[in-house]
Amino acid sequence: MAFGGGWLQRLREGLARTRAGLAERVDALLGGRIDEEVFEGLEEALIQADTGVATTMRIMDALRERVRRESPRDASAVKAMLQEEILAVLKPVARPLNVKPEGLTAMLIVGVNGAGKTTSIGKLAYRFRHEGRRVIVGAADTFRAAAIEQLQAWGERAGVPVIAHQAGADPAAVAFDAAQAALARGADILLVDTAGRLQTRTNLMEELKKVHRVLKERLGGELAEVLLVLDATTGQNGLSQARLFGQAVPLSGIILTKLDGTAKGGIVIAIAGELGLPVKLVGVGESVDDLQEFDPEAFVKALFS
Ligand SMILES: Nc1nc2c(ncn2[C@@H]2O[C@H](COP(=O)(O)OP(=O)(O)OP(=O)(O)O)[C@@H](O)[C@H]2O)c(=O)[nH]1
Ligand SMILES: [Mg+2]
Repeated sequence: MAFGGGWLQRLREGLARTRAGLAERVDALLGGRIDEEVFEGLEEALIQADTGVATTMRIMDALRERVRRESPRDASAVKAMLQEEILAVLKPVARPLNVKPEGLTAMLIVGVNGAGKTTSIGKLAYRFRHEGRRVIVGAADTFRAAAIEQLQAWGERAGVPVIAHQAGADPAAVAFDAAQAALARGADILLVDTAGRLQTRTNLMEELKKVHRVLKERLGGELAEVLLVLDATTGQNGLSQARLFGQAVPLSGIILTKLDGTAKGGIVIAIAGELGLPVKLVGVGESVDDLQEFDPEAFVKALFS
C-alpha cells in the first residue's frame, strides 16, 4: 500500500491534538537551559500523551544518557535526540500487512465494542478491491442485525461479496461459510468481522476462540493475520485488551484507530514499547483513505512538526 502526499497531511492533521500537548510542550521546555527540571517536564509530557510509564522511562533514560555523553549544543539537538529515541521504540513494531503473493490471505479482525473493526474491514476491502484483488468478507458479528447491515453497506461500496447469516446465528458457522466461499471462488483476501466483546468476558472470548479454530481448520493452517483493533482514545486499557485478546487468539498485529481527535496519540509508543506486537495500520479518520500502514518516521515527524 503506497502513501500519497495526502496521507501525510491527514496524519499530521489527525495528530494535531497530540502534537499540541507533546511537541509544543517540548519546545517550551527546551527553550532554556537543559537541566533535570527539563527532563522531568519531558517525562510528564510523554506520560500525558499516554506513552505509558514504563516506555516513557525507557525513552527518558536513553535521552538522559545521550545528553550526558554527547553534550548537545542546543535545544534542537536535544529535540532531535528525543525523536530518535521514540523512533527506536517504534521501528521494531512497524510491519506491513501479511498479504500472501499467492493463494488465500485470511484476516480475522477482533476487538472491544466500537473500536473500529467493521469500518477498518470496509476500508481494507475497498483498498484491496481497488488493487485488483478478489475479496470476500465474512459477517461473523451476528450479534445485531445492524452490524450485518453495516458490513453489507461497506461490501456494496467496495464492490465485494459479504457472506452473512441471520442475526443471532452462530458466528463460527458464518466464519466457516465465508472460508468455504473464499476457497470455492478462488478469492485472494478473506476478511472476517467479529462482534465487539470485552476482553474480560470469558464466554465471549471462548466464542472468539471457536471462530478462530473453525477458520483455521477450514483453511488448513494459521491465518495470515489475526488483528486486534484498538481505539487510541481508550488509552492504557488498550494494553489490557491486547494481553487478554492475545491469550484467546494468536494476535499477529494491531490496527490502531481514532488517532485523530485524541491528545493521547502517545499510546502508539506505549503499545510498541510494552507489547512488542506489530502495529500494522493506523486510522486517522472515517473516510476510506484514512487507514494506512504504520510508518514510524512519518508518525514521529507528524508528531513534532
Ligand atoms: N474519527 C475516527 N473514527 C473512526 C475511526 N475508525 C472508526 N471510526 C468510527 O468509530 C465508530 C465505530 O466503528 P465500527 O467500525 O462500527 O466499530 P466496531 O469495532 O465494528 O464496533 P462493534 O461492531 O459495535 O463492536 C464508527 O462511527 C466509525 O466511523 C478512525 O480512525 N477515526
Ligand atoms: Mg462492528
